[in-house]
Amino acid sequence: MAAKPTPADRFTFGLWTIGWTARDPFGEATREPLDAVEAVHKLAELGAYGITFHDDDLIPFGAETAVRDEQISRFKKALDETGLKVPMVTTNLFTHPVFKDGGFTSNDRSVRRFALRKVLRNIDLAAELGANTFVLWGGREGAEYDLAKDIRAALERYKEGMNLLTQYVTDKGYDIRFAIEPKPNEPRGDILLPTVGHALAFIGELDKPELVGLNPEVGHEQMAGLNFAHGIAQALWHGKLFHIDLNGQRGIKYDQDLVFGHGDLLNAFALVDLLENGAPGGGEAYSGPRHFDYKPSRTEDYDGVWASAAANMRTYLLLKERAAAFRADPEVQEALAASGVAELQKNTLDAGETLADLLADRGSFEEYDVDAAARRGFGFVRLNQLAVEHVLGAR
Ligand code: GLT
Ligand code: MN
Ligand code: MN
Repeated sequence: MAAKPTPADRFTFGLWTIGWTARDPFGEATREPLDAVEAVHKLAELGAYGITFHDDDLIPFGAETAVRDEQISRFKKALDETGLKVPMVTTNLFTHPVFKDGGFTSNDRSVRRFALRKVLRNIDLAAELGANTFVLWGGREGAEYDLAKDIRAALERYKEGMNLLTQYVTDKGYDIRFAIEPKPNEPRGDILLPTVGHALAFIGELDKPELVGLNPEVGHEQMAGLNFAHGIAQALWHGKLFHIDLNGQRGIKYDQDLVFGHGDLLNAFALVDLLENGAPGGGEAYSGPRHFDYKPSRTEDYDGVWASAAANMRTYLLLKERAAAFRADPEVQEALAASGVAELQKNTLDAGETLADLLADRGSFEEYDVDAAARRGFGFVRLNQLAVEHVLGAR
């Protein structure tokens, strides 16, 4: 049985997750609002490491300065009392009607200027609370109608916005990096930077790409039918996994934000194995917070909310335990070797071997026994079955 979560596990939750009152496009809220101070205490009791928030989760949009200051000071007091950290902060550029056509990429220039000011103010708060990651989910940056949005101009404005933000943290001397969160659609018909791959390519065009990485979310890649563990592996390969949103999703449909592991459990197993054991040569490949961005289902009362929060952490720890058992199993090691998994780490050419040497190597082509090589079975199914049996606790 997995250990109880402790802050050393670095589990964090968005205030908007456990605080979601479960209003959806078809129905009213099913839960009363949750006070941020209570959220901090409850998460600390459950063994979490930290809490994250949007400006508007903590402070109502447009609140007077006095209300804002009071709410920040109550929140800080709760953090001090519990030791809970705020490793990440984000800005809401999607709820207020002013953002109906986006923030950084609205067709309305005055909205773009307002959006920038809203983010800059929240970056100051992030720095004050010691956060070193600032997430940007551009849920409203997109379109429903192809001819209504000049996509190249929108990308230029997105880039302009990102360049201003990286300039700001540099000028201020803040130890903050930005993490872009891709999503293919919802609430917009089509969202800009829809996948990990699109966002990675965009980051390469920025003035200070070293300050910008990704915050991929399980469900957002899976909504597009993509393999999340593959996306994370590529983000790691580029050195761009700055943060992660863990949750569950069942196939190509609306964004479900289920508990981590309640969607594609086998891909979640591969993901935990990658994060925990996937560094080249073994060891942890990702050392940032394990952040849950889920929604406690609309059917749940507050007991159900806290049970679901605990479920995220417990499932992660169970998968971590299962991944360690999988790696330690001699039969798995033998199956991995038979499948050639480690062989892929070897360079295709020998050290010092040149292209001319390859061209002169008759064994690699002219005398290569293609038929014999084609007969090789890779044993991937056996390996996968061993993984399934470890996940099921059968080994
Ligand atoms: C919103 C979205 C999430 C993002 C949040 C960060 S906002 O709840 O559905 O996926 O991570 O802005
Ligand atoms: Mn989501
Ligand atoms: Mn998210």
